[in-house]
Amino acid sequence: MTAFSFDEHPHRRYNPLTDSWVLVSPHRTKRPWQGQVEKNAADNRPTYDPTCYLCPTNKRANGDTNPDYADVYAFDNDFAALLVDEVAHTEGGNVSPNALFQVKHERGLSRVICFSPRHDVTLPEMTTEQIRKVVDLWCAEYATLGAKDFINYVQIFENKGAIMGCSNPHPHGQIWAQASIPDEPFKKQQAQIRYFEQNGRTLLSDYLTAELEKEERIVIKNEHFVALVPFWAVWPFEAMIVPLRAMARITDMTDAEKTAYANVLRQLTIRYDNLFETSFPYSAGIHQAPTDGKEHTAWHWHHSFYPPLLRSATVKKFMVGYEMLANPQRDITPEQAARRLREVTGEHYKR
Ligand code: H2U
Repeated sequence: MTAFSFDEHPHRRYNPLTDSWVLVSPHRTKRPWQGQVEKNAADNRPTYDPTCYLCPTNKRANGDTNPDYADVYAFDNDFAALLVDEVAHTEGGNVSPNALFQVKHERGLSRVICFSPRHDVTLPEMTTEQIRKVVDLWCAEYATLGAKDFINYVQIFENKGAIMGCSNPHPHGQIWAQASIPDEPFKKQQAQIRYFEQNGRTLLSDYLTAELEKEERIVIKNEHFVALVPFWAVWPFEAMIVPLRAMARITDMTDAEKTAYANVLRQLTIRYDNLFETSFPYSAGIHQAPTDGKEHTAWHWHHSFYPPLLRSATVKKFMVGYEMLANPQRDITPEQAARRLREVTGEHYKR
């Protein structure tokens, strides 16, 4: 019998953060592709677009006018998915007591975060100092939203690129803050609590120690942060930015850590853009401790990136068939993906 090889043989990998599995089929990378090819989005935007609802001084859909902001700007989403209004409901928040038709009213609010007044840039084309302002705004929003008594969880995220459903190329992200803890962070919370209770250290501290020893999945690192392709990555070039120091929330960062985080964000997204010389699309977001007033020592916050591109600027990975019905599957291994991201230059291709 042939000996097992990570690069040749189909295998399953376990994600200890979400208690789930991914099927890895490395032998399949040779398969020809005659399926859908996405259009490479045009990338020649002006610095200011008079029709953009996020550019400074422009009117938004609800009639409000954006200020002439100089760096970052946050406002309440005019089409918010969550509303602050209180609604009368039964004890425990259940609107319907029927176990098979459960309904819970959800209070919350949604914010839009502009990363830059310039219409023509994205995070990798901004300086570390400029990205640091985004980091500071995320921290301020997390603190302000989290301080509200009806907000127990704050989800910071970014959809980048039309392929990810992003409605406007102006650099921006969103924040949805709500009363409940949504499923993904809740799963991660349960796993981290279990691990911390058994080991007295955060799951990601031990994971980072092992990854830094092996090095094969590390993309970049600096004094305070590591960006790596996780062992259990589902998307072809999925990555995770993790602080070396175990911290429950982004507001726990020191000044130096905030700058180091901005720096690693810049470096990772530059490598993403350089991979296929395109503005690399993704959905990314920060998973961190709930804002329910508890300490959450088991939480180790991190920033996850889920990019859909697979083999070029125009061929993406589809999460269909087996992925929808069984569990996620990938062809290129996380180690191969990390190596490719390491090998591209750290200087943005447009420079
Ligand atoms: P996305 O590109 O990720 O969809 O985020 C843009 C958000 O901006 C989206 O949620 C909001 C949309 O509701 N928006 C406004 O708040 N005001 C506007 O004038 C247009 C879009």
